[in-house]
Amino acid sequence: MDTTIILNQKNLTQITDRIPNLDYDRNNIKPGMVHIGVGGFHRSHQAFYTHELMNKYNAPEWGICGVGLREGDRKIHDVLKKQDGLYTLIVKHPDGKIAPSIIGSICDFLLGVDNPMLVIERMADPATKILSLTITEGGYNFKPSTGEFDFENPDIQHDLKYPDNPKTVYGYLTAALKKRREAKLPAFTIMSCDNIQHNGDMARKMLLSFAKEQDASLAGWIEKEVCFPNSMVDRITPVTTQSDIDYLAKTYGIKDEWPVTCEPFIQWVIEDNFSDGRPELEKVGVQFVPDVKPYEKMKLRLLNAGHSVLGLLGALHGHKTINACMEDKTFVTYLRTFMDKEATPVLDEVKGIDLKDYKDSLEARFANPNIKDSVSRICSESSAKLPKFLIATLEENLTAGKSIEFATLVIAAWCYYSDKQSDKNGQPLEIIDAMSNELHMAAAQTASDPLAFIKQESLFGDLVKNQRFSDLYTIMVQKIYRDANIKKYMQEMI
Ligand code: CS2
Repeated sequence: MDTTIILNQKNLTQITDRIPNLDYDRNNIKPGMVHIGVGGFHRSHQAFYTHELMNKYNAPEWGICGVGLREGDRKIHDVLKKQDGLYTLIVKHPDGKIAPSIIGSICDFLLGVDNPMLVIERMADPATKILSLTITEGGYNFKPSTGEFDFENPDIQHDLKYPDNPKTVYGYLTAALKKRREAKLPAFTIMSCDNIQHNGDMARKMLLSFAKEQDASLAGWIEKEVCFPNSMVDRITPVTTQSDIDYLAKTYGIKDEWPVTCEPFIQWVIEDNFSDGRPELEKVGVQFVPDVKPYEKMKLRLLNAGHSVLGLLGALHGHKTINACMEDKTFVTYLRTFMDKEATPVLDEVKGIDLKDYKDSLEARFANPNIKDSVSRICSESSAKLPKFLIATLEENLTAGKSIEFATLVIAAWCYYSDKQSDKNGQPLEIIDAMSNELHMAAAQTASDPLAFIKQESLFGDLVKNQRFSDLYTIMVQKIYRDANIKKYMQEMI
């Protein structure tokens, strides 16, 4: 392309000739939703669905105001501000087809670290009907082993002391809800879009724990007035790379500083439980159901756990991406056997879904050669993910006297990874995890105490006391420490 066009509102008409574009007037959009955590997933999922609704139906009152609470959110804030909230979503199909489009549903962006009051006022504005969250599994501030709110977090202590100058999501939510209550406005819905089982119930429990400590009467109001729908969200969204940015510039002549790439598959199943109205997302394929729990469990225990199985074992073997794992027969068989033998037996029946078809479709999605989802993304924050995705399955199988070996090998591999921080060939592997120090320190004691890693109570509770698990774990961890040839041990099991 001879000329490069910078992606922004002013240039939209010119861009239309190059990339499929919006069919609605962005000047009329009002932010009916405030979203905390504008990462790639929010932009490939909720913001995409909302954009589709705006494009095909008239829904200007459901624009999204993005919010970042931390300094780390400054980059996305700055990029989206420069681009007037616009970005490119690049859908990568398994057959090589690449379909970019411009997404326009994000109409504003506020950064809490710069001006907390502005964020609180926006949340408390009568136009805001929904407060949505993708704050990651680790962002809910619960202790993994007990599920209770972690009051020891210094930022939480800060927010209890300084309610008008909060740092955490809970400080912001209570400050905004307090304003709404005083102004006699209806409460907004708190819509969690994170990969946590019963994500709405979890958000509710955590917020109420915090609010009770801060202002008991406000907590009572929240309990009565705020709805917290549970939901299952799904779309594989790898980390954006420089080559995605270059691709847009080279092929389409569009300068977008932070596009998002994703797979074609998308799903959102959510409970129809809203405090102050909702967008008619069913028109664009979102499923509203009375009880989302069986869907959540199926997705977390098959897709997310399946990812962790491939990610941790793959990293140790030296595979760089999830699709590289799926090109390796041993990994494919191991994954399927884990899903069939350990994950499926503890799932509930999901109406209208054939689990065999679901697992087949997961294999096809993981194998998409164009997605190139890095194992490092999957392994990141394992301490927040594995208790929900994998250890929960292991515990249920222990209680039922069923197979635990496929999950146990993954935990032993996680220990080796955390200790050595390298793969079987000595290539470095980084631990990207809020608990990286703790993980490393516990794992590093394995040589003298093989059970050291699983003694971490905040992750494993008292699982170490279970003889069957700790015996099996000891055998597996010792094997991996003798010779990190993980594929050999996987082959022995399948
Ligand atoms: C992944 C998820 O973070 C992970 O480990 O399993 O991000 C996964 O790609 C999404 O939940 C897909 O919907």
